[in-house]
Amino acid sequence: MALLPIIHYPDPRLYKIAKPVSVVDGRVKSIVADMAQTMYEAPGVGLAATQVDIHERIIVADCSDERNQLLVFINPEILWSSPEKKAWREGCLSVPDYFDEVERATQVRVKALNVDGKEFEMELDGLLAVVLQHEMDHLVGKVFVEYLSAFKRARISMKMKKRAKQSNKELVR
Ligand code: GNR
Ligand code: NI
Repeated sequence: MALLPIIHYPDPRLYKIAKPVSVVDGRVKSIVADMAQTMYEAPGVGLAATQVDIHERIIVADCSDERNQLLVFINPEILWSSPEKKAWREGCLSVPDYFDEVERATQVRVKALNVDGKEFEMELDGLLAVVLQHEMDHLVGKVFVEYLSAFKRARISMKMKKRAKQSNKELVR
């Protein structure tokens, strides 16, 4: 297992479109294990492969309090989204220290492959529904700040540039 570096907004690699996984083999299982470790260590409740510069349709998530209910979604497809929506305060490991409200469907039904390559369907609600929609956006190159105003996005980009500069300084020191 390995911790993977997480790409920060507005890195252009976050805009890449992930390709479907053709076979869930040892290579994919090892990516899943590394992504899970990276998510738990961050800590985050979800992680899309795009965020660790792997452009394949792989998501890990765990919204449990005990952090012991790992969910793996390979080649996820949303089969149904509830017409009811709700605004949640979202954060993103690719946009550290920034939180803002985004409207999402309150419930979704998803189809995906698990880590054994077996197809499953699941109905999600609450935070897990929000996280899955947030992660599926990452796989098509979309970061949650894209839902905010251009004004807010410009401020976030500025903040992130300052932050990158600061951590660069700390690296050379
Ligand atoms: O850790 C995360 N928390 C979170 C909170 C509200 C809505 C979405 C998320 S996902 C985020 C981890 C992440 O960046 N996944 O892409
Ligand atoms: Ni994110």
